[in-house]
Amino acid sequence: MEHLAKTDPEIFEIIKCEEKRQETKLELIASENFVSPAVMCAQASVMTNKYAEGYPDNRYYEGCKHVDQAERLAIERAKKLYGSEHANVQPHSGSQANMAVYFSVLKPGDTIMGMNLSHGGHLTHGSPVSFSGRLFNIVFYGVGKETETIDYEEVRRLAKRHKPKLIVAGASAYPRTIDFSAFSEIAEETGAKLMADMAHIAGLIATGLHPSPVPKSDFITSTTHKTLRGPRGGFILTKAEYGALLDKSLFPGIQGGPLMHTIAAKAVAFKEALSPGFTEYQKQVINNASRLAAALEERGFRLVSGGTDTHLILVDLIQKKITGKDAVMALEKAGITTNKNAIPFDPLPPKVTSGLRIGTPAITTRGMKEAEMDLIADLITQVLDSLEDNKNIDDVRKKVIELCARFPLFGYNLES
Ligand code: DSN
Repeated sequence: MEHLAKTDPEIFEIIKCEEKRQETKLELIASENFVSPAVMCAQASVMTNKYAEGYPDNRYYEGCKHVDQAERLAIERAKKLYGSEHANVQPHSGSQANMAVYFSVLKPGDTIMGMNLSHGGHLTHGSPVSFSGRLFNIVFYGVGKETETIDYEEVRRLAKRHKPKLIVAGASAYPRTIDFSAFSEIAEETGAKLMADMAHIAGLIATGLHPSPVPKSDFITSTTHKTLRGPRGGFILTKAEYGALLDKSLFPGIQGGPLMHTIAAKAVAFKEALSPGFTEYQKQVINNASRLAAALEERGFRLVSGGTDTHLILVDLIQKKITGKDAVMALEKAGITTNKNAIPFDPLPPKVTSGLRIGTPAITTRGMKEAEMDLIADLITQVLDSLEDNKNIDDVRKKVIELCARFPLFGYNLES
């Protein structure tokens, strides 16, 4: 960083400010995490200089001996971590991982069944504003109004009626265990292929704390940077029989040169995920989410589906008579970073929403445990009970700084 400080002080200063933001605020965005110094080191390495279109031992450029070694290690570690027959570690993102699967087995106009974004799904599972909704015919399933959990009988009925070529199982704002076996049975009964998008829960699945979709899905897509705690990127697992088709769909189908520095960092993250300490970390992520959920309920908040089985909590703010938008803005001022989120059957539009999504992966990486979850529930309540009281928000901000100082990330001087 010293070199950057001299050559580009503007960017250096911006990076330092971001470092301080991460150090001094409570990161409760469910899809974020803090990577290890080893992951950062690989990501910031000379691997970024290399063009390597193609796959190990089959590249369009010379000089790929070492990037081949890194990519092979990433592939082998991903396969071992999830017990998969084939892995592709090149997707730049989760969206591109999903696109590669769609393009490998579907033609434009084919029918996909995915979870409604407003019930916890993802843009790339068929939203009309995403390529997925523009290129394919989409049938949405969602959660039941009473249970607020996936209605598998409804999924079955819809699949029988619409005969999708592909069913997508996975979500970005769903706090409960996903029954991948039920999805697999429905796909088999209706002749659909099954794609599981495990991006949010990849770390839980890697450690056996959430049932794995791997044995029963045709394709499994993921990001590497959420609960899995790797660099920002994606990967895909599949059965050996689809390997060549999938690889071709990603490159040259939709991507060019792979990001070899990120692939090296993915290899490091997969190794970390194979270590026993990672299981302890994931257990604490779940314990923290469960404790935070209970503490919020005790303080009068209604949680969608009544709680959580995972790293994620979806708070319904309707009874509190506040919007998701107002809630996140006040929390952010107090140093608590979250995102507004639609709740199932939300009466408000997506830019306002009635929900607040919270997750524990990042604060757990900092070392926080159950006692801190009670304190965080107090801080959230203090802000949301008096949204417009700036003195109150300043008071919470001070408490957040004190809490963060007890769990240092980068050893930043919090007073400066
Ligand atoms: N943006 C991610 C999330 O926050 O869940 C999904 O891609």
